[in-house]
Amino acid sequence: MEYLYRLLQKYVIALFFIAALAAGLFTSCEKAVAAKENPEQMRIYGEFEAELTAPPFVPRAIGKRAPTKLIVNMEVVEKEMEMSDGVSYVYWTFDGTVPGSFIRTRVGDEIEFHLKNHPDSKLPHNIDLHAVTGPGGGAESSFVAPGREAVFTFKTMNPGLYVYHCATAPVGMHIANGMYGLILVEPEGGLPPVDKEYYIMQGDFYTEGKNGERGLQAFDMQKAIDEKADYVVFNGSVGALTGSNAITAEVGETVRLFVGNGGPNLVSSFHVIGEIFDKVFVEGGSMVNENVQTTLIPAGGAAIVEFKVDVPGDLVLVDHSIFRAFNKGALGILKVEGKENKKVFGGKIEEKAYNPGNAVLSSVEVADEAASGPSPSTPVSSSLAEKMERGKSVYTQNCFACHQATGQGIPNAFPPLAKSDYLNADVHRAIGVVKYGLSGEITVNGTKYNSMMPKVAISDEEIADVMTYIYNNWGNNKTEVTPEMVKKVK
Ligand code: HEC
Ligand SMILES: [Cu+2]
Repeated sequence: MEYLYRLLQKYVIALFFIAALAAGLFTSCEKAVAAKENPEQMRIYGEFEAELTAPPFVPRAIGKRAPTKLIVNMEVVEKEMEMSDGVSYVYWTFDGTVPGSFIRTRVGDEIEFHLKNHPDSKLPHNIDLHAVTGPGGGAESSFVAPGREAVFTFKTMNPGLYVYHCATAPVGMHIANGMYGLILVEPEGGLPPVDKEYYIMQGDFYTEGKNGERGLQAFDMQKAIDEKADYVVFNGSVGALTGSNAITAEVGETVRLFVGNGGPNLVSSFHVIGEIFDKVFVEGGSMVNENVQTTLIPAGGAAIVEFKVDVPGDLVLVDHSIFRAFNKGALGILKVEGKENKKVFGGKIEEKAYNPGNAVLSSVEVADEAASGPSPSTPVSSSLAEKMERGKSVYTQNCFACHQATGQGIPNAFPPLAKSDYLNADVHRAIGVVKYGLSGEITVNGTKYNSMMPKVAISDEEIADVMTYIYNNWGNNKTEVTPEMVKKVK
């Protein structure tokens, strides 16, 4: 009897145990499901210091890592840096760069944010992260005087690409001076892997002197209020993404750009000349649009764009409000190297004169070197007047668009041919420029040009004619250029 009783007791205990186990299992299962939906419920595992990077680079991808406690250490630094050639500006920065360091997190992370303000700063600052769910995006909690450190915490609740910025009064001025950056909150499981990732942020600047005026330039509050930007740039300055600062990729790679807009005023019509975005995470959120030419990035907003690069060449990143790109600085280069793919892009296969009047047409195959021989329509020698006549028409068809009708050129873009010291100093060098094209820095009449003149596809006779025309016009030294001289220039 007692034995039976004991057995029953054991049985009941075991039953209880199993029930408890099942219940526990059930609730933890439920919790995991709930956590997927609700980052607030996500457990965090361990802690470490966030890797932060200066633009145009981004930290390592999150991949499959679990939510963690992430320590972010950021320092506000006020410092003078170059805005453009010969132009400097006192920027206010997060971590000494514009935009500030890139922060990479995942949904469910608990962020412990340490905002330090360098002792040499003149002003207090703070940070409003658009990724924060809470008052001011953390602005009040992070307000910090020079030589102090403020610490606050928050949980990343929504995946996406978010802007952060200073929100200390006058807010517009702090942003206008460069106080913004991006924080990425990756979704569960991370973003799909790609070959190259870069960090780009547009901003507009307001200086007392106008665009290009040299020296240290002060912030101009009235221009900022009137929204009359002197500079509109990517990554804080003119040329931050061109020349040796260009970003790079190889043919066949997939490129992901994290693009933000700090403003303070202007929205960006972000476009890459020579590419189509395969994917755009619209406004940095979860909606993906495909096959997009230009995406609008609001001030205080962001977008993720992705595309595969199929052919080599320089892709040009611009704000397609195009005067901003070519006159105010909103221009960057993505240099793509690798094998040509003529199926995707055939390139120029021919160029010929187009003359709807009764003039004789001459055809020049670009790839055909034999084209430099005398063309049957032009006599080898002729009077100066005839040369001038023909030279003028060659000029109008081939040079006019850049060097302009009276050879005056265009400031900052195309050098003058009128009274050009470069031209008049050395005829053989000048012939070489027209025959082979020119790139790199040259000085014409005291002004530097660092651009590219394409090789113009015209015959040696036509080069002789157009050079004679230029030399005998617009205050130049009246050299007569012969086809023989052109032939000799190698
Ligand atoms: C697409 C624009 C473009 C076209 C078309 C063009 N050029 Fe140029 N040219 C330039 C640029 C840009 C430079 C300066 C290159 C540099 O900075 O390295 C230049 C430089 C020159 C120079 C030397 C600098 C100077 O000002 O004396 C000469 C000479 C010249 N070009 C002649 C011509 C002639 C002749 C033609 C027509 C047959 C022509 N160019 C067509 C853009 C152009
Ligand atoms: Cu500030």
